[in-house]
Amino acid sequence: MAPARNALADTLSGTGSKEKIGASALGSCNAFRTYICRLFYRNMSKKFTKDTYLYWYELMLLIRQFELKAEEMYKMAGKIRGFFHAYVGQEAIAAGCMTATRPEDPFVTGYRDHGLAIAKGISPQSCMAELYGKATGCAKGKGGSMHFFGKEQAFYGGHGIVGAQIGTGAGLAFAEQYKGTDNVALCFFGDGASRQGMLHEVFNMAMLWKLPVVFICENNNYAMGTSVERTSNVHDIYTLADAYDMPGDAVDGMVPEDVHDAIERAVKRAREGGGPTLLEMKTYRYKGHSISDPQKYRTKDEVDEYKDKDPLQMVLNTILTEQIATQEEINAINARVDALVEESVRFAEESPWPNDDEVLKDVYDVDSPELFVMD
Ligand SMILES: Cc1ncc(C[n+]2csc(CCOP(=O)(O)OP(=O)(O)O)c2C)c(N)n1
Ligand SMILES: [Mg+2]
Repeated sequence: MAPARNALADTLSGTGSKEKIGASALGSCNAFRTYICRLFYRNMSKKFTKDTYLYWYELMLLIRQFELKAEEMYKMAGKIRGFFHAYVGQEAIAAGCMTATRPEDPFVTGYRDHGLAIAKGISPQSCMAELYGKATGCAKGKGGSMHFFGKEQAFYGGHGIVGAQIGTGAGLAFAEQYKGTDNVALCFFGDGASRQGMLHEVFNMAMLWKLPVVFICENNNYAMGTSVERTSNVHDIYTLADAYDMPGDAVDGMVPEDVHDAIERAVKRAREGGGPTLLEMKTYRYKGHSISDPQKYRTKDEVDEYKDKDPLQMVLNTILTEQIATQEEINAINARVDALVEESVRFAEESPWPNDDEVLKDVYDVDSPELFVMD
């Protein structure tokens, strides 16, 4: 079998052929998963292989570098406007979720969506173009930072209404159950979103109907500037599942190994008809809530404390100290990611703006339904 790493790199750089990478843009994960699973069974004590670690490192580095570059193009070059919520610090969640799922499993999240979109295989080029508002963006330049979307990659957004995606996640799971597949929906939301009434109605029905969904609360400790402690007496968000007899657990979201294991268990249960799970991933965002956040609600010491367990650095340390790969191999990955991020900026710069008539496409006007045009 071809090494998964090369297939992934081809996919991310847009050079892989469709046959080679499969139906989804991250179809290489299929081969990748089979490869990993084979090794799991052969040697349980060495569960995570070199391929797994290098995949995690490259994906997390790509997400990190993409966002840092995009932030630079926003602040320094004035090329990007509007909302912008960085995922920096939370990348281990995307990494662990990818190796424990398959490409067909649909994902849905809130507005902090850049990392999961890239993880699902939406190209960095079309993500950067979306931030620029260009026609080649993954939402045709009409969604921006909060509304990345890729149906082909089973990435169903990118949503700005806090908590609304919890209902959409259950809906995606219902669709899979209805169609008779064994795909599982992964539904991501923040600690702030977990306080929305929507969560309770959805948890109730999802348990009743045993929907194949994993609810993932990315608890980064803040909803804008409001800490978890200030929003409820219930600080362990995973315990909200208890009221619905739903399995729930807390996971160290800074550790991809832990994320992978927890997601693997929850996905297995869901695929076998056991219904939903709530996983609270304890994580941290190194950047502000959005690009224009003075961050008066936390201290620099607190941020530094979490930077000491930066998931990207931790994975790199594991790779080097356990001699999983050489510094030369790491250098090659770094160079590939740098080139891809530069290429995404070039692509966005050179892409055209959307045509004026795009304004009336992909929207529904109840007073003029004849205007509804879906491309
Ligand atoms: C229904 C609704 N209420 C309020 C807002 C304003 N708002 C935008 S982000 C946010 C905080 C959400 O925090 P959290 O769910 O923890 O996600 P995080 O930003 O930490 O990823 C709020 C209140 C909104 N977009 N939608
Ligand atoms: Mg939060």
